[in-house]
Amino acid sequence: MAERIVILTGAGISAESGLGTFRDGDGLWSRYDLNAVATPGGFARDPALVHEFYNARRANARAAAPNAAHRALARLERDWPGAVLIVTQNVDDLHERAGSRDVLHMHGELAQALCAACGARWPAPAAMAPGDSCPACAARAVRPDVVWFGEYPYHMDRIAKALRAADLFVAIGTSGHVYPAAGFVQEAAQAGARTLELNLEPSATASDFDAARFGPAGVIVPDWVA
Ligand code: BV8
Repeated sequence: MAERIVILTGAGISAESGLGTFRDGDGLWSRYDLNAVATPGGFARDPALVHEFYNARRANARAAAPNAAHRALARLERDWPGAVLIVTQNVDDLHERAGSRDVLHMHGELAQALCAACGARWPAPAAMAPGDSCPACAARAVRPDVVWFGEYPYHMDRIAKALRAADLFVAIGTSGHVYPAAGFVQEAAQAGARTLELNLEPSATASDFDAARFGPAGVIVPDWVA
């Protein structure tokens, strides 16, 4: 196994845990207008709708359990201490609940609330609403701690550094449509890493990868880790 592995995960790794993906047939973006629920403008226009969207996903995530793919990645990290970094686009906590420790949520976390006025973060309540006030500054400026379209993803400096140092870059369960995450494979390849795609089907960036295995993550990820 390589010494330094960066693993990018997307909604597909949580699909077998029962959490919806975004762009598959009945995905979230077929049922919700992305601009209404995953942009700052949408939140400004209708905060109640956005809180309803994330409250439902927070409840689903809390009721879901990690699947064999999450557990296999936790095993890989345990067997190769210090060698594995998971960069996830997912806002659920299934990697952590499977036992992974080094996880960067570049699009934020459902389990966190954020104050848009003072930047305070705290564990999100089960249901958030527009009238909620910040426990630190009392401003009624509470929002889900997720990165919306047009907002800058979290942990970008650490991710860029890890991509430059990686021997192996693996993308699991992502369609390769959302940037800057979809560009990570090229950054890693340019720095000399080997690249592998593990997905249900070829992603939009499939041609950027050296190798690929296709199938449900719950099957192909444990096979790859074994
Ligand atoms: C930004 C919120 C400035 C949280 C989300 C070029 C460069 C930079 C930016 C852009 C650019 N072009 C356009 C942009 C702007 C935009 C963008 O990418 N737009 C797209 C639509 C074209 N990007 C942004 O605005 C980002 N910010 O750019 O800031 C900047 C510029 C440069 C450098 C740094 C910063 C912010 C993007 C974050 C938006 N927030 N969500 C939430 O609600 O969850 S995005 C949303 O899509 C989720 O976070 C999700 O994780 C993400 C990616 O989707 P996927 O995870 O890939 O899920 P999807 O359904 O698409 O695919 C699932 C895959 O799994 C499929 O391939 C399927 O086959 C597979 N699958 C299904 N079942 C299984 C499976 N695989 C295995 N097993 C299974 N069982």
